[in-house]
Amino acid sequence: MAMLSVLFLLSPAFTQSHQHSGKATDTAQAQSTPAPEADPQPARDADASPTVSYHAPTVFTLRTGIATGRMVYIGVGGDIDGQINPTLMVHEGELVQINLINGEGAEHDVVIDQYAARSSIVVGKNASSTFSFTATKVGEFSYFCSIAGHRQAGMEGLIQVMPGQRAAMDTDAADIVRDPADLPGPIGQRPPQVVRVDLETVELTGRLDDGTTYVYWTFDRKVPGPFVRVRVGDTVEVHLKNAADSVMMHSVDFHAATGPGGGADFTQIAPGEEAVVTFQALKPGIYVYHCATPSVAHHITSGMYGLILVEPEGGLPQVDREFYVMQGELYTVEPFGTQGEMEMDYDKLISERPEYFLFNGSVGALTKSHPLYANAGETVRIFFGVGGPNYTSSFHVIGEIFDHVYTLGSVTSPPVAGVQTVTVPPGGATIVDFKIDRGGHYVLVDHALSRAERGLAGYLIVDGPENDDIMHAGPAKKAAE
Ligand SMILES: [Cu+2]
Repeated sequence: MAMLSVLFLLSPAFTQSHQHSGKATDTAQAQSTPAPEADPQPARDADASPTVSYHAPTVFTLRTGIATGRMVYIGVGGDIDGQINPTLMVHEGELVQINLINGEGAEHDVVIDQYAARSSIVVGKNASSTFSFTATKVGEFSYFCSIAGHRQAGMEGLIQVMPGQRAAMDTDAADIVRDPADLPGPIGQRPPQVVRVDLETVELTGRLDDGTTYVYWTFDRKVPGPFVRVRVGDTVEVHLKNAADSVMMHSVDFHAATGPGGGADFTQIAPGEEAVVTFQALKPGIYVYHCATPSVAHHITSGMYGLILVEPEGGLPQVDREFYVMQGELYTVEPFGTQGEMEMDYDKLISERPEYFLFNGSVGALTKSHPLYANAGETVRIFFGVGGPNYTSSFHVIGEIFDHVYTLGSVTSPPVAGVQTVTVPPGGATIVDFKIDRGGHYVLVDHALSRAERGLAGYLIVDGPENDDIMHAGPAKKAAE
């Protein structure tokens, strides 16, 4: 497992906040006098070169404002343009520059505790400030306004520092990875109702690995498809639309449904068509859904699977964080690791000889681009399913023990306590809960570990004290006499 451990040799956190460039200093000095009315937007493009190196800063601009009655930060320019309290995504080792513009006149600042980094206070509309720091510490951290009451009033967002350097992105290939934190929150207590679920089947060229692409077939452009969350007794009205530019017919089979094909008999649709099927969520549990258009294995391997949770009355026990991870295999003509556009190999598919094993659709999906983040002391839940189409997973988190496992995806049987590895078959799912006692890095694997060499690994990055009582290098400490 040298491959996995090498990535975790992090340098000591560099926590000094400092002014970076002449431009940054000028802007910071402008904080005492309002910036000119004309164009408060910094010359972002001049600073940020397209290829990110250690020295070219990754620049974000935040403007303070009011949205839906709350005080917020609003992203300016780039990927975060117009977003409320945008999540700032950076890579380990990058120099990060944050520009703050006062959008409405009250006093504000931006603080990131974990880096001891902060802007000066911007006073007066259009005043601005700039600060920078090096993102040496991997994890998910809050940025917020330290003026009394402002954080509580809504001025808070997240910065995600991902391990490893930023890879050269393929310009034409889409990111098809479903962020494991992308799932709806608990339903809890409410009466049964009609829940409308909209799904679109989309075929698109996606990024499989650095320099490698694959034509994925998806629900809603991501692998896995959206996490659907209902409660027992709900009526689920599924609107399935097949994108006009698709080549194939598609459909959907919900394992949470009772009836012909799990709905697939009513949803076989050609490109540009739409179908509706309605089913009762009769039994609580965590269930797979997938495309069921022949050859079904071909549609599933290409990415057409997802999970639906049917909550029991009152919901599941509360946890601090929930995640959504699914495993699948790809059968390509080209061997694992080849650059370029991969082609599906039907012979390998039907003889079950995959080249790739993947969490959430691509190599490095949960290590490089979308790791799981948590804090020490938190309880974590992973909804884990296998799309397959063929391989059973021996799901394990290196360095952790599952406190509770909802075996075979049953939420009406008591969970099993104290489990190292859980077997999840294709077309099956489970729920695992565990409390993270110690900060550090944990690794999601299928413990059939040869598959880690074909793309199957994910990181759970836990911020917090590395509690020596639980584990430390060297011999046991002597008990006090
Ligand atoms: Cu399909």
